[in-house]
Amino acid sequence: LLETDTVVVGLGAMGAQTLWRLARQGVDAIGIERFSPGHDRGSSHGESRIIRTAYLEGEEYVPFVRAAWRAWAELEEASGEELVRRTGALMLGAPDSAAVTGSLAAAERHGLAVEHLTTADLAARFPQHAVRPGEEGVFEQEGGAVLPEAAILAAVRLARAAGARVLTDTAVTRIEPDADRPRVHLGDTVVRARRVVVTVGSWLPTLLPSLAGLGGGIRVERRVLGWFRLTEDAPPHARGPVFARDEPDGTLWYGFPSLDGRTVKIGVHAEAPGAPRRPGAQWGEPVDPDAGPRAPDEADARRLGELAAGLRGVEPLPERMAACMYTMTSDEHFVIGHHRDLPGLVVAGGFSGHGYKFASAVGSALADLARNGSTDLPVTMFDPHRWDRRVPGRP
Ligand code: PYC
Repeated sequence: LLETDTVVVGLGAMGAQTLWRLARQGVDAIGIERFSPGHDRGSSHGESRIIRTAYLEGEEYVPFVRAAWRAWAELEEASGEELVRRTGALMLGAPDSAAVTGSLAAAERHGLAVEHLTTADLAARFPQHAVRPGEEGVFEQEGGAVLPEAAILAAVRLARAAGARVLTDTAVTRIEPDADRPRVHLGDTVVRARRVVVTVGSWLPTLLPSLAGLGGGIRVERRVLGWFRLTEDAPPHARGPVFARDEPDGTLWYGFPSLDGRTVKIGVHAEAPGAPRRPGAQWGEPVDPDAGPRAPDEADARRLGELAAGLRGVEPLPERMAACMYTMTSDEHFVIGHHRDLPGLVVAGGFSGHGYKFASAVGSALADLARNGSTDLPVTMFDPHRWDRRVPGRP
């Protein structure tokens, strides 16, 4: 039997940041990771994640993104590492696309500095994008790429240095809620704590089955990323912004400037809603997290290649690919907080493919919730009980 103040189960994007925040506040904490921190078997690998501020998924996110920027800067300062590449962010799409209208609405509501660009502006300023007639863009300087594996490793290293204990290659078999002393089972070993923070990504429905049906169900899905080599005559991809592109058929894909000087990475966030499944369109494919997502194949390469044709100066097929998991909620907003069926636990999950950028602030919020039961960070919109209050037939 091990005893501690707080256990953090899962040291991926969110858990690593939580453990660091707890340890640096002097809390006796144990972090438990099923593999090794920075691994590629969950949702926190792939070398880069977009951070942007004029948040097209909802202007309500803007204060939380700002908190995340501040918290990333604190991690950079504490670690002495550059963990965010400040490249700017460019959202592209038709004038009525969510990418354009959502970003503009968030910017207007929060007074953010963005530039609304015409097709001609885009062609002149961002020649790496083969824009189609009528396509517009919203550019903001306050955007960039977070380096996910590096950020996890930095947080775990700092957490250890501040006194946290870290158990790696250790699978949690069961979590027993209890308002007083919840327990985490590691096979025959039990860890008892005052609080348990659960940040297990795609293992959330397996490890806490009472949450599997939350809001109509949490779905674990496969996504594929591809790295495309730059051609000799490529326009200056290395200096470009991170981007997301809303296609007329509803496909939303995204990518990064070349962070290694050789390749650009792209991925699909969402396939066209309701579109007939096309070969290679495996993105919503359900995944058992223990088995992991199917390895990328030729159909994936072809589908990514179709999208990469929207970029100038890249090879037609990826030189390498990786598969990862999204954990989707029914409204595609996160779950952060306490749940009445799980006393003694603080839960974060269902990041629905757009959570990594917030990991620094999620870590702060979870550390607050574990220590004090509340946080000043703006996480009430992620309340696990929000669906209980909704009127049927209304969003
Ligand atoms: O959050 O910006 C984002 C994003 C793009 C693709 C997946 N997530």
